[in-house]
Amino acid sequence: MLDESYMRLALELAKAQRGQTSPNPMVGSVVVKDQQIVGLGAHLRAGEAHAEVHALQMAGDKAQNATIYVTLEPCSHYGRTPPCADQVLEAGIKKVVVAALDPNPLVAGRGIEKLKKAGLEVEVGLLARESEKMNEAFNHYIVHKKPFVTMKTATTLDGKIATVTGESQWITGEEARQDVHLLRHESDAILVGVQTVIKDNPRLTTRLERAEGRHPLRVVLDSTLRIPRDAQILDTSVAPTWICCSQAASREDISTLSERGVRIIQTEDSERISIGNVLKKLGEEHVSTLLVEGGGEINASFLEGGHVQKVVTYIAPKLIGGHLAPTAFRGEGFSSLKDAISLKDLSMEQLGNDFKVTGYIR
Ligand code: AOF
Ligand code: ZN
Repeated sequence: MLDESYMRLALELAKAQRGQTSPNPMVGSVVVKDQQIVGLGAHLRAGEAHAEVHALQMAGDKAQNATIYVTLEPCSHYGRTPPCADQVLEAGIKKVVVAALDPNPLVAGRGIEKLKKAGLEVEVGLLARESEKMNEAFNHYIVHKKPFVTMKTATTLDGKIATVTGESQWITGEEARQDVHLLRHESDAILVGVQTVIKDNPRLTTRLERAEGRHPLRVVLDSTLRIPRDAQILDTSVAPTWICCSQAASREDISTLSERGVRIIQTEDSERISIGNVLKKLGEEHVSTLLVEGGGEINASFLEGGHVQKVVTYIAPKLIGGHLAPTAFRGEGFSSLKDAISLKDLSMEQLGNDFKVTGYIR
């Protein structure tokens, strides 16, 4: 029982860093000697010390024969920092309690092995699910080298994302919209199609009421670079903007937009950009989490291609109808119910008058 409460504390320390460790995972650690906490630590940001290092430093000599609790397997590799497993050994720790294994192919069990070989008592699996859930994005990114994709939509009860005339501001209420800003704050990048830029002229920045938010990198899919030149998103003084185009874009458009401070990413596709190519490029640029806030066509490209991991849908208690009023998932659609995309691990919460439904693609 005590074990669990120390691990919970380590998880809390880790979670407090949500939104600032990318592309690294959130990790927390607690050092306990004779039932007293002698060290605490969390990984604050990529490139800086790992959680165990902070906790061991605080513990100092008291780490001798102590127990260390870590939410993620101590690393065994030289990355931006030296291996934590070595530092745990050097500090004279007697027992190591780990929540989850590190799926990073450079670690993947080797940290645990190293500690066991050196004769330490090692326990793995305490609150593993909590730790895995906390790092769901990292766990995907580090294995696939592509960002973990969350598709966010806001719909009416009849599944519409806008009225027949294209009006969409606002379908959901204030609480739900604040929650979206929290999603943005936690994402490395946010993606829309050029159609959304033309229709809504969004800024796609983070506007949190209670705290300072982090602006994600903004990515626009625009095969032929037809983005309106007065679009708000082209103002890169607030946050960077990348536009993905295909070989169908003209050299002239590429250079005029580049001159305005926008980064142009040209894929090898001849006409339409393939989502797989975009994700590969973003992964290479260390984008580990991507929030897709596209319209129905962008959503369809992502869903039909199997590129979405998580779906967040805000549902407003409104009915607007209309044959031509757009829905959240357009494209060709599936003609048979057996092909429908089904979600697992569902959860639901009420935000003001709206509901937020979260699920994962099977
Ligand atoms: C730990 N404790 O607190 C973290 C770990 O480039 P580096 O040196 O920061 O290494 C990054 C990798 O280390 C990351 O991909 C993940 O496998 C692991 N993160 N490990 O023991 C920590 N943040
Ligand atoms: Zn480490």
